Amino acid sequence: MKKAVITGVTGQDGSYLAELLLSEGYQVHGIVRRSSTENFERIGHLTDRITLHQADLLDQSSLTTVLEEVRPQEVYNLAAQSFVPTSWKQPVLTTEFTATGVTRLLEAVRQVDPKGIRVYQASSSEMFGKVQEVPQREQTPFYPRSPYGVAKVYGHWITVNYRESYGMYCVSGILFNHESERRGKEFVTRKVTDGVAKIKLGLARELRLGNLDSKRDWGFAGDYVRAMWLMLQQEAPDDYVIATGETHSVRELVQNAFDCVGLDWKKYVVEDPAMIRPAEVDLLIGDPSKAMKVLGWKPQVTFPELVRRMVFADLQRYQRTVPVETRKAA
Ligand code: NAP
Ligand code: G4F
Repeated sequence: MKKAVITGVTGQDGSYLAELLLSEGYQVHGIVRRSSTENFERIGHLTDRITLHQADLLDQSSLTTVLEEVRPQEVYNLAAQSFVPTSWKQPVLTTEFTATGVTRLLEAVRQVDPKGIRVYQASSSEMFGKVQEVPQREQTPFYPRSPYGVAKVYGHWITVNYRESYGMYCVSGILFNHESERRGKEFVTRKVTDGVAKIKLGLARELRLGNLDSKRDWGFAGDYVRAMWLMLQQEAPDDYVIATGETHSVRELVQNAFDCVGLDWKKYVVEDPAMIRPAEVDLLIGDPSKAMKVLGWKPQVTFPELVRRMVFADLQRYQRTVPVETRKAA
């Protein structure tokens, strides 16, 4: 039975990846950081089938200890401070988690079993930032626009460097935005679908957003974790862009989401200048042709399906949890 360790198992991607690996017959180990309350909302349904270990990307020896105990064949590094606006508020911490944390994990792998453990690093389309080419592919130069993007560029290159320096099987997946009903509510897709559900049920009157003009290549997280797994099953390690090849503006996202419940978005959305970022990534659109050709990977869920699925998941959640008397349908 293959063994895998996932850092960031409590996050959106960690939960989908744990499900996928279990379905592929793996013994799954997740790394969780210590907190005063448990944060297992996304993995509650899995806790009897996965083993959790306390460790932290800030603490080198905790990582080495987990790898020595588990002796996995695969390590997926999904842990990060992943919210772009927070990276301007906490730039040093973001660097520690998202950049230096990658070196700590790679060092732990190098010390424990450099030839036997394969490593996946969660790189990001944020590295393309002020894009130098459209669409973005593996060879497109990076131009990050936030402390988060800069930290991810470091994580990307240190992963390539350990591959080239030590002959380790380390890969970086350059993943474009991927979403789901498990997405954190601070990210724009979930903020919109949650907002639409609340407005529809009379629990909110408006939805305050920032830049409606920026464009993203949005896919479904469940499709993207399969690409992570496929990258570690190849004969040779390599880096891949994972994207749908389509781009949509935040405005289109908003319109699609309000259309799902038959409401006119213009009546509810307020553009709030306070939410404009110090430096914006205006346009992301990926070219996934290498992943399609080499990995045989293809996204299954389309943009309208993704938005619909998220809107209805949020509606159902409020319908389940908020008493009818409290709601005043829009
Ligand atoms: P997420 O939902 O924000 O999850 C992040 C995970 O990292 C959480 O489990 C979090 O634990 C953990 N974590 C944070 N700091 C840690 C530390 N110091 N030690 C141990 N664990 C720590 O992110 P996601 O959307 O699943 O994304 C997964 C990875 O892919 C991230 O690296 C992200 O930057 C990258 N990425 C995401 C996208 C996307 O569109 N989703 C695209 C490209 C790349 P807590 O639960 O304790 O906070
Ligand atoms: O949903 P977002 O916060 O995602 P962003 O910044 O693209 O980053 C996400 O995707 C990256 C991959 O490219 C990941 F690496 C990263 O970890 C994260 O998962 O914002 C998307 C766009 C931005 O242009 C933002 O300015 O939506 C715009 N936006 C407009 N109003 C908003 C809002 N974003 C948020 N979060 N909240 C708003 O109210």
